[in-house]
Amino acid sequence: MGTIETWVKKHSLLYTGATNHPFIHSVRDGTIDLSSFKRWLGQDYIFVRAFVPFVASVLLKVWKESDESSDMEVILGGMAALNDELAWFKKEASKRGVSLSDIVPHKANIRYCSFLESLTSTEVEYTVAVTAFWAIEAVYQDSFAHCLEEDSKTPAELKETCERWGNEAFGQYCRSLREIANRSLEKAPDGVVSKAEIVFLRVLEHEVEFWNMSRGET
Ligand code: HMH
Repeated sequence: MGTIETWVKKHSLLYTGATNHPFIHSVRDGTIDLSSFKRWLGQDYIFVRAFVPFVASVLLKVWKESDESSDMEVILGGMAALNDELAWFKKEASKRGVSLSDIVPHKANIRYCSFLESLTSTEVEYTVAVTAFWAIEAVYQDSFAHCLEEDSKTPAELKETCERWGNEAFGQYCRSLREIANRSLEKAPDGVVSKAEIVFLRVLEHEVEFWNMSRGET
């Protein structure tokens, strides 16, 4: 078992809080209201726009700090997928009558985006940044995969959204990121491993806040 799996177990309460949030339950059982979904959609578009430069910073770190050449390909693939993702947000928003240019970022979103920006610093080690990258993607993969389970009652019009992150290929990509993070953590000094664990926990907290915000609770 890798370091990441150990942390997921150790912090299972928080991890489950982020991946089995009431927002996701409401998608899964079909009780979600359209206004929550639209709020999530607009805010997540803003988040993904901030996520792109974060991933670019991980790409720079992989080039400078990683000794594993295949790492770059996985991260570059993730970056390319974000291009598609932004196009998807635009299509989905126009379909639902959400005007993306008018979205005002919510406080929880601003805090999460600032946190992402802080991780782009050259002072932040590759190991720490790639752990955060894995965690951000894994929360969405685990969350939306729940909405595709056999006994789920996810409304037909939300299936496509759930499949974006819940699909098997995205699951495989998250496992690749986890392997990369695990390998990097294994070689890292204790101080860096501790920093990575803290950053992992911060990601989970921000994800919970993001779901809360999407429910209109904050
Ligand atoms: C808030 N976390 C949030 N938005 C996303 N799109 C992802 C993770 C995964 O890319």
